[in-house]
Amino acid sequence: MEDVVSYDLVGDIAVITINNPPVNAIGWDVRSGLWHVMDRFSEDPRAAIAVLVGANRMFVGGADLKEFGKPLRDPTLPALILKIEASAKPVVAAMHGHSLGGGFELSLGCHYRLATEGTRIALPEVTLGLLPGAGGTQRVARLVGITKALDFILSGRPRLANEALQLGLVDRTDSGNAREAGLAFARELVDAGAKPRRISDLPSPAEDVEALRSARESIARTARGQVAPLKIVQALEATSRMSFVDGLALERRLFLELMDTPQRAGLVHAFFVERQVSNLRALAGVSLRAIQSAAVIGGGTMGAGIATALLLSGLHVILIERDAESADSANGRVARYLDEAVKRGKLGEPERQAITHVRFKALTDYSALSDVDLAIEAVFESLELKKTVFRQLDDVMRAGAILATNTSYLNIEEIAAVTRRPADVVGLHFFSPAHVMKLLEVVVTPKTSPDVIASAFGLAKSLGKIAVRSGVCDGFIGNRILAHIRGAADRLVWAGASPYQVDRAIRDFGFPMGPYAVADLAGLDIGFLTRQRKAATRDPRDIIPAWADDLYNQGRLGQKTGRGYYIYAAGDRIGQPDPEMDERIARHREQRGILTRNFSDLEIQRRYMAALVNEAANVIDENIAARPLDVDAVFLFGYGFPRHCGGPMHWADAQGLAGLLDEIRDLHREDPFFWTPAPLLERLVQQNRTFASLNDASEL
Ligand code: 3H9
Repeated sequence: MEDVVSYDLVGDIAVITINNPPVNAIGWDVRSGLWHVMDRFSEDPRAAIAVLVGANRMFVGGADLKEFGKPLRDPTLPALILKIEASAKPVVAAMHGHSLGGGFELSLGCHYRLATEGTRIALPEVTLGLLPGAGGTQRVARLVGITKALDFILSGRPRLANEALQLGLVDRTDSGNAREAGLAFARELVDAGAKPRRISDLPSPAEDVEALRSARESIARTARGQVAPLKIVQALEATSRMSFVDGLALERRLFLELMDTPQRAGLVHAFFVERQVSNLRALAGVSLRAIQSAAVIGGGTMGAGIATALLLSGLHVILIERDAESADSANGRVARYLDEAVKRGKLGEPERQAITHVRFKALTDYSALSDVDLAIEAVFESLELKKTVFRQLDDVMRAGAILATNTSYLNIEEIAAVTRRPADVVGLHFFSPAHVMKLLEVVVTPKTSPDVIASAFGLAKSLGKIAVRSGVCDGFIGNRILAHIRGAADRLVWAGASPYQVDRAIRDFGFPMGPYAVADLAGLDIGFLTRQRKAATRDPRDIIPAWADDLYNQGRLGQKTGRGYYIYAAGDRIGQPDPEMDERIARHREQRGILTRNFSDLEIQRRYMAALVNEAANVIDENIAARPLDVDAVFLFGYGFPRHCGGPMHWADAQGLAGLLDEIRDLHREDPFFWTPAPLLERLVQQNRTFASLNDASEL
């Protein structure tokens, strides 16, 4: 306890320091430590005032998320904050770095608040499926009024110290060090004879019916199905209708209700997945190869997006195209993406100029690459073409440079084999648009050297992307599973569902788009070419979506041609259903003599998810994904999986694996070819284990 909370005297000022690395999270030991130290402060005749600070990088990153879901232990945070607020001598919070969630709530119990410049202040509980549960709703509304409180708490967005000052969340900002600034503030307060000043004594805020109504409306539009935002509105509404004490009790009740929801469990899981996914034990201590310059081969949508991502991270980039005209177009594409980045405030105009004049070139000659540290190939998906590119890279690039391919499904081992340095070859599978999407699959062959893998993860971090390790197979983790769930969707359509119903059900589950709208977005030529590629090796029992071949043959390639599964008005990215689609599909069903039936939306969702979980279990069993959390990360950050469900493997655990396996076994009886229960799923059910148990056991 002494370790995590310390008490020092500087003259008549007590300095209370929270020292609980890495983020000074308020777990039980910090709460107990603060409780005892507050007793010591109140009994210490030498101390006239206390300054509360955080050691190291920040004030406090919030309540300890690792305690969530475990039994509550006294003292609770609300009780501790009430104790601080009740102190007969003033307490000053001096914040720096981050002051988040329970950390900022702690400061709201203090009588004066100071933040050093650059401090990020937020109540981000909503992003974890919670509401601020230690007085945050009641105190913020009293401090800044209902409208501002709604915006601050519903968005969870951090405010920099200066903005927090303008909002009235802190009393002053300071450009110096938090402890020193806190001491100076405390000195002033003592000299001025300042007394404790309690937010709980402030009058209730005026009721703002209109702001509450509009918040509820906006939640219905943008946070459909999420439970925390509405409870936040309810807790804020109470501030003008109830006493502080009753409001606090209501807030606590709502907080504990939310703590028990699957959404809270899913969102906290997603938080940890985001951090653990790049944490590979096998790479601990492996040194990285320096990457300061990069080449991108191919300047189509993907290549230009990758070049933009690399440029935005500060690298020097050479883009290679096959001729001057293509190099020109690629240059134009990158310029457009950079303009967008300037518009979005992601890039300053001087930096933009530096990129154009110094850091970026679009060329046609591979010999320019003799000094670059990394090359990423992003040419058309043809094995032969990629092999040709890799032979040329192998000829010109320096020893120790990294050779990467952005292929989405081709065998990287075969590509690496044409070089004299397969250990330097890795897959870097970006998702389109590459300068926007968070996910990066780092595809490793058995020969890829550990420092190349570690460097790929390092690169991802500097690009602001979430890297997931994947082994080699057709489609890697994401696209392999996607192809399988698309197969499940097609089987539903063969059996009687319409593509529009499937899309609606999948959207209602929480994905941003259904599989057929996604197909339209990607281009129906992609699916067609994949079917062609696989035709020779396709099992005769497999069935393909024959109607999709019709669409392709009629030149309906999706959004880019204005028609695909949906019909798109000019410039519109949301399509309208085609009234002739049912008939088109019905013809194929008749030809095959298929009897149709109706499916409920829930049935569609269950099948889709059963297919996802079953194939993901195979992907894990084959060590394509090392851990279930890697699959969760791929779907959360690359495929729009609803974050509040935590990722597909977390979702499966929450549903219960035994029930899911039963469903898959039933489907197996109907269609033994497509629905084979994954051996890993069977083993887990037999051993009464969860996917989560494999995350911890993994050797990676
Ligand atoms: C809350 O406060 C509820 C209250 O209203 C009511 C209570 C009654 N707990 O992100 P990083 C770990 S809800 C435990 O890489 P950064 C993290 O997993 C909470 N652990 O660092 C990682 O571990 P590892 C509201 C935590 O510098 C390590 O710390 N608070 C917590 O990039 C470093 O994390 C939030 O939602 C935690 N609260 O960013 C804020 N936070 O090294 C959540 C982090 O083993 N935290 N860890 O992988 C953050 O947003 C960022 O971590 C922060 C630092 C901005 C603080």
